[in-house]
Amino acid sequence: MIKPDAVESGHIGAILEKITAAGFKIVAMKYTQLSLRDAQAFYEVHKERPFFGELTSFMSRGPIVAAILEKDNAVEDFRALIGATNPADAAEGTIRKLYAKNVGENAVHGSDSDENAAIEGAFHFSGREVF
Ligand code: FUP
Repeated sequence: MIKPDAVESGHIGAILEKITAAGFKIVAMKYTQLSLRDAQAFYEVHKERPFFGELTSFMSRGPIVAAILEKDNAVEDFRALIGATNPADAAEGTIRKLYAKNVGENAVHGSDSDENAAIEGAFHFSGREVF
């Protein structure tokens, strides 16, 4: 996902350019907005964390871009491309270093495993929307 902060700041195009330039194929993509309930369901693993309320209200405050990306070693390579969760710790040139505001509003989300990528892809897309 390209998160609401990066959409609001006008960075959709630049972020997609970095993603495709890094060799990812976009197999599904949509411009959409999560409801608060959607965001609570998506981030359910974090529901006991102190930042859950802030995270879910942020993620539902405006539109996002959701996408499914395909590449060999996609999970690891995408996490390298986006950088550390906190942009203050993210490597130079990473998407979060370039575009994230802080640990909460950090521009992009990437799945942390192939298993979660399948779950998160199915959260956003039906089979007819994946190419
Ligand atoms: P990541 O996998 O890098 O997206 O990071 P996490 O799964 O650990 O966290 C998911 C989201 O929770 C982050 F993108 C932003 C939010 N978060 C905070 O707001 N504060 C924190 O201390 C950690 C995470």
